[in-house]
Amino acid sequence: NAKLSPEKLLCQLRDRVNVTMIQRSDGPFGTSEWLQYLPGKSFSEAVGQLGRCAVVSSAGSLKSSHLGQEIDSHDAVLRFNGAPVRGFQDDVGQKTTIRLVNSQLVTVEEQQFLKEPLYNTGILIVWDPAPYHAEIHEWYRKPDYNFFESYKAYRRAHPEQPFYILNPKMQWQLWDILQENSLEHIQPNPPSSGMLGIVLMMTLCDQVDVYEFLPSKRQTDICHYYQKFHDHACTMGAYHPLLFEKNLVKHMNQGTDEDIYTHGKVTLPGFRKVQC
Ligand code: NCC
Repeated sequence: NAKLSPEKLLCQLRDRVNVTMIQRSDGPFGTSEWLQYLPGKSFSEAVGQLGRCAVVSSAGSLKSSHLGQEIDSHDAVLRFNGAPVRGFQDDVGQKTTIRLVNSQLVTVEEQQFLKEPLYNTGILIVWDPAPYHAEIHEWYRKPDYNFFESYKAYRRAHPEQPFYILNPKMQWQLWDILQENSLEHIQPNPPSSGMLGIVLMMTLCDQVDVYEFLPSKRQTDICHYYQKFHDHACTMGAYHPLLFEKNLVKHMNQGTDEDIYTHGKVTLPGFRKVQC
């Protein structure tokens, strides 16, 4: 149902979605107080250029997938929110290079976030749903979850760990492309952490293998591979336009349908490899 060819779509994503982290030069973050909290190194200095990358969704269908070794064979691995590796290595691997968390987790589950060792590995990035195409100032005054104090508390406890705030502009740049390539009206809510993470990795890596974002033959109503909770909406979406995200990713897949069916695996090119 997408309107653009896969090649044109990749170019649109590359050219219109600006993946950056909040820096000192971003208005309200220019204070001497924020100077103590934002990481000294820029995000690109901290990660560098990456080759083969894996994005691991948190879907229940990862259970019994035995994809761990394959996932760990990548140069970098992105995980989401509270998705654990301990006890699940065989299915999801153990490497965590980047962890993308939403502001709800950082705020509502602050105590776990500050305590759980799971968050201490790799580079952390937090994102927050911003008003549609809002300026940084407007978003700073009314974030969806006011995670700024928790962010500072985490930075005080773990000053050596790189921890960035995703510039909220990208979520709506990406949403616009999702809407333009869908025949239906999509809900005006930002893309899921999964979709944001996929595009983030496309900016950093030569190749991005995404696991169980498009469900395999193991598709299940079990929400997460690490919990017993059942909810169809986890895979199909409710708040996030997850179904539209998945259609878009399917459209750009450079791997085979067989790989989706057996491994829940989609292969996307990094933006550096895209010619427009
Ligand atoms: O569940 P969540 O997502 O942490 O999952 C991370 C990403 O994996 C993909 N996914 C997940 C489950 C599934 N069955 N199929 C999938 O494709 C999605 O791309 C998803 O984004 C989020 O996007 O941040 C989300 O976060 C949770 C929750 O806030 C965190 O896990 C922290 O506890 C949200 N759940 C609730 O608010 C109850 C979820 O809606 C979105």
